[in-house]
Amino acid sequence: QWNTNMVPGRHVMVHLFEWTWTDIAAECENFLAPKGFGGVQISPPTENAASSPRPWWERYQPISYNFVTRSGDEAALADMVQRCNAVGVRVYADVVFNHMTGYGAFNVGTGGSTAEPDKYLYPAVPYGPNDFNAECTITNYQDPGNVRNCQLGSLRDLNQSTDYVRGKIIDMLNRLIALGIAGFRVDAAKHMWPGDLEIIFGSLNDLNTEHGFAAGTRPFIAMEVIDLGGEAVGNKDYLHLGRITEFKLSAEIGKAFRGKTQLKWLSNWGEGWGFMASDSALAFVDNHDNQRGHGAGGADILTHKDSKLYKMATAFNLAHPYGASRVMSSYFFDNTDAGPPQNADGSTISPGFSTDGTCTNGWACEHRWRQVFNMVEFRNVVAGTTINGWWDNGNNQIAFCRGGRGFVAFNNEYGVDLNANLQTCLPAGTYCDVISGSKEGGACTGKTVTIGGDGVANIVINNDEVDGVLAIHENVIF
Ligand code: AAO
Repeated sequence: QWNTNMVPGRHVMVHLFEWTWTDIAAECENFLAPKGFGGVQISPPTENAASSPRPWWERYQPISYNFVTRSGDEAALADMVQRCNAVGVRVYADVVFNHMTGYGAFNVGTGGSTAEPDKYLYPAVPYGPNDFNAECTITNYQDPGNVRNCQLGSLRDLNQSTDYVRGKIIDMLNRLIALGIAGFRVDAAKHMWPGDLEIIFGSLNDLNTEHGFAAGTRPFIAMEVIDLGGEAVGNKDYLHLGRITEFKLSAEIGKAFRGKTQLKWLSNWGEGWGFMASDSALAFVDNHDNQRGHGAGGADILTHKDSKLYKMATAFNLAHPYGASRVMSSYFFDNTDAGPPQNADGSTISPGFSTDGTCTNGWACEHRWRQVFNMVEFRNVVAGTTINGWWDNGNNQIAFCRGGRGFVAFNNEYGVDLNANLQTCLPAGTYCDVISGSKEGGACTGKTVTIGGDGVANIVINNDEVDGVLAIHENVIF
């Protein structure tokens, strides 16, 4: 359950936050597969309470386990999963089964189902009062019972210790597995007892062999546990069940590239910084919560809004061997509650694509930024190697090799150029920098780097350049 189940040679998943199933299917075929992405995390497919206006977070207020949301219906979901698997892009579903929607004015679902949360009635599942914990609200993160048995806000807290509730959850997850889903991002895992999760995960079917999975393949599990230290419940309680979101990395990488920590200290990044074991971690720069001030990480989280620093942090996360990598793909927002680009009737507006491949229609599409998708290829090329040849200038200029297959350098020095002869660990030759450009045909559209027989090259990153990072690997020698 720690294995992402990606096809060989691919290593990075992208969170296509709030994309419709139809648009994801096309993106798998037109972009994600060709660029070497291994998987896509999709927004919750279960029916949610639809309110007005349509905030993004309505999707975390389940009203039934029917697969019908603003992203599409079950037929569209099935078609998308089939099309993505057909081109080797796995699909991970964000699943919300800690709770059901809370009390409030709007209790009609995106598929027309109704509920009466005040009375704990969700007839479209069905769930009734016996399926929920006694009414109480999470107020004390030092009390494991309060964290697990009470409500997140007004969200009705399911009691996963009963066979009936477990049965409904297992059935919903197995229906997704039958469609070809490769695994799950488990919402609010911290608010469920590990023992209950162990029974639920252990009861899931093997992945569907009709979608290219070997017989006996277990679903990938990535639990959302916010643990920045200091609370009674944390990663340690869930490590035996699957991978966990490493929010410490998201918080620390933002501080580092904002200059609050010198980059030289990244030389022991990962477990050396107190993060969980690499093989247990899901590593990301930002997520859909903390890019808009929800969840955890605070003001230092880097997002698409901090373009240059964000590309540096993303390049570092993809160049470093720590964890399984997830790239965020967002839409632009001013209001932190705003849902995706939408028409007057609330329907989602699809991304458009410029001639340079970037998105239009209000979508940020970080995954379509050259500096990001080229680093996805970098991660694929250097997979299996460790870090070697670490260099730094004692402050905010660093560089390192990945085996003899890749080399990356960063200049986050304020007002100082990087211009140094560095060991790249690569064979002699001329390489294309994949940050300032790409290798297209027989030429580099950006910088070229010439490496001598001793592996040394003159590496230049001027302080005023668009990007503060340079990356080369064995596939872009020419
Ligand atoms: C909305 C309204 C609520 C209302 C609710 C029901 O905002 O006021 O009660 O509807 O009507 C999302 C939105 C919520 C939204 C919800 C439902 O973010 O605003 O509620 O949909 O529509 C906790 C959970 C974590 C959760 C996070 C948001 O532990 O699992 O809150 N994330 C997931 C999803 C998220 C979703 C839900 C769960 C619910 O990713 O999108 O909510 O399905 C501490 C704790 C954390 C805790 C945070 C925030 O974090 O450690 O566990 O996360 O507080 O409550 C420092 C500390 C750090 C601390 C942080 C913030 O960083 O180091 O530990 O400060 O205090």
